[in-house]
Amino acid sequence: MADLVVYGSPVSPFVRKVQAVCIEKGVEFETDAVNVFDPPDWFREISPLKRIPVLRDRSIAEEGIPGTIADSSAICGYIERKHPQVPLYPADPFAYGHALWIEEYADSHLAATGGLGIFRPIAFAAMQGKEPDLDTARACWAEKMPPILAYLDGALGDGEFYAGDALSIADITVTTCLMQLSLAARLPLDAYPALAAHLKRMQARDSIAVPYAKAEAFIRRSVPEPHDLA
Ligand SMILES: N[C@@H](CCC(=O)N[C@@H](CS)C(=O)NCC(=O)O)C(=O)O
Repeated sequence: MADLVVYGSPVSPFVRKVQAVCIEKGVEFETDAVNVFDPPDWFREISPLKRIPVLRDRSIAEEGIPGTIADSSAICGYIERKHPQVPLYPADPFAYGHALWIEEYADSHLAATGGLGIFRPIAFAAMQGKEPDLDTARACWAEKMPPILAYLDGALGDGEFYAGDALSIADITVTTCLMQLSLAARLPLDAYPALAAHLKRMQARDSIAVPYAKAEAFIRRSVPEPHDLA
């Protein structure tokens, strides 16, 4: 039995972020499915904001609030300290701060804008048997996403990674949040070549591809193929 249990679903980009960190580090973990929209009482107790993911470290405590951490950023920081091998946070102080900033930008701004504007209007509608709201998704893609994508493209510059010269939490978070949108829609990134190349490199990693394949298998039941937003 693994010490680490991730409560949630790979359909969440924040759950996939935690899974990616574990996979990159070679840390054993289990994922326990929780329907966050109708969670059991025990989950409400450990997730005060009623959100996924929540991590349990069974080596700390096997039930109740002790041994649990809510919020993907807190969880990934914990896993980094507990399993420092394959570091995913730069050692250099400025690169470390920059990695945290890019993680936050993706977790909050990219995820909220694309989640509310593209993923939800398409995927949530389809899961409820409704027509996807493509007008909302197209307006978001045309008006709200360009500055975000341009920022993420520019932040890479000529570099392979967002912070320092190695994979970090920043690369993982940008990718899981961006790929959330590709569950619902095609994302032509021709105007953002550095970001497009980064995404392609990241998609080749098991840490990104394996959890995403599970999310995709679930979503394709209601959204058979990604929509065109052009
Ligand atoms: N800042 C949180 C965000 C988590 C989050 O928003 N999770 C979504 C799923 S993608 C959720 O649980 N939503 C349920 C709700 O808001 O009711 C993190 O990084 O873990």
